[in-house]
Amino acid sequence: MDFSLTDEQRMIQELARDFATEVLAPAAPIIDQTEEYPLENCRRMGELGLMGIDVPEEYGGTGADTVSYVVALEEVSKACAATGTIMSVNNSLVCHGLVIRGTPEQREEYLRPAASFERIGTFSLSEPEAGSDAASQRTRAVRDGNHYIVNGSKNFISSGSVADFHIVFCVTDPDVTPRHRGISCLLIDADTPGFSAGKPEEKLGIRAADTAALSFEDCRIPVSNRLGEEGEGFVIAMEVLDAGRIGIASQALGIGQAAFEASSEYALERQQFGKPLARHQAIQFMIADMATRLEAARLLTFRAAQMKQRKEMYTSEAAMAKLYASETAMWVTNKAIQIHGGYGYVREYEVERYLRDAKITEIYEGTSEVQRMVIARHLLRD
Ligand code: COS
Repeated sequence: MDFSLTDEQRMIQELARDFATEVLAPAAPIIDQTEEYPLENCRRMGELGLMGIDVPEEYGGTGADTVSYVVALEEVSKACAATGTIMSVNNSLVCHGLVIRGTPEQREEYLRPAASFERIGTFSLSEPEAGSDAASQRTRAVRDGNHYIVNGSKNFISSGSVADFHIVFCVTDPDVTPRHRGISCLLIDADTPGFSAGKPEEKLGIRAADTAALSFEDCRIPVSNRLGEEGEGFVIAMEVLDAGRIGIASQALGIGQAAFEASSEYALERQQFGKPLARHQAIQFMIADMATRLEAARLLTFRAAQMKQRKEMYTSEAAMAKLYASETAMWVTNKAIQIHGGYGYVREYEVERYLRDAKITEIYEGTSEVQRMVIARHLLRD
């Protein structure tokens, strides 16, 4: 496998790195405290083509490949993980589903403005009672002529309170077996009567990335707003999450890389026992292990991205990348605090934020336990 970057991939990486260093990095510690959604920066990222990187140009995207997306998202997340969440959700969970399943009209109305971040979308799957067990959906859509009447609620929805539209998974047939075949996917505008979004959650990390609960009360949704066929919703959610997991792996990589670079710099500067920390073998071993694990995570992520680009099945590879990269991000950020000692535990240094931001990558878009289920089922299938 060739993991060297093409000229185009390197160009997109540099574009993302420049914007991340100049604009996102200075804002990151501030919005971590204020919890302010970085709308203006995300709109600028939309103008730069970073919000629909592997969306074909004919649908308003940048038309680059998935490896370009991965390297750009790592750069953004290295500077600001909260912005990385918004970028990942937009590229993978919102745009990808519309690319693979949208009708020409849906692509015009939803995908084109989402790819430039003029309209913000969400991926609304999780419910109070449907987390890892995504098939146990309760939000109900009942057919009424050319409409569905939607009732129910969603929670932990990224960009939930700021979005213009929502990709919502609902039960259209509660009696079918297996139950996942009764789930369908609807595009619901935020200005639909009966729709409301809750207050943003107060979170441990990625604090500026809006996360909210959604409520649907007798929302009338045209049948033409259904993504895919009736009963295909669960499979669409799984296909979209495969792409999403590559995004979260890249985000985890960015957070880990930031912690690694901060630790290397600190180890070279900080003197103890008459020499820099970097000359102590205990610290050298930590730095070596951090770099090795990050590189392994990067290669897994690149492999999954290349397979997606080649249109091969990549479910298990995306799960491996997300599992390994997120656990690496937690491990690396924890070691980064250890290397910084007391300074790592206070807000003056950014490593404490990296650890708080890293934790979510082991949870959303499928917990580490779900990734292990996906990988094991793939390996042990008949
Ligand atoms: N791509 C396409 N189809 C897929 C698929 C994938 N990656 N994964 C599963 N499917 C299909 C299966 O082929 C099966 O289809 P049919 O039986 O109709 O032919 C169907 O989906 C059901 O699959 P399965 O039996 O594996 O579903 P489970 O209910 O056991 O759920 C897990 C499997 C746990 C993997 C799934 O519920 C999951 O990913 N949960 C985590 C959800 C998540 O990530 N939530 C975060 C939301 S965004 S923050």
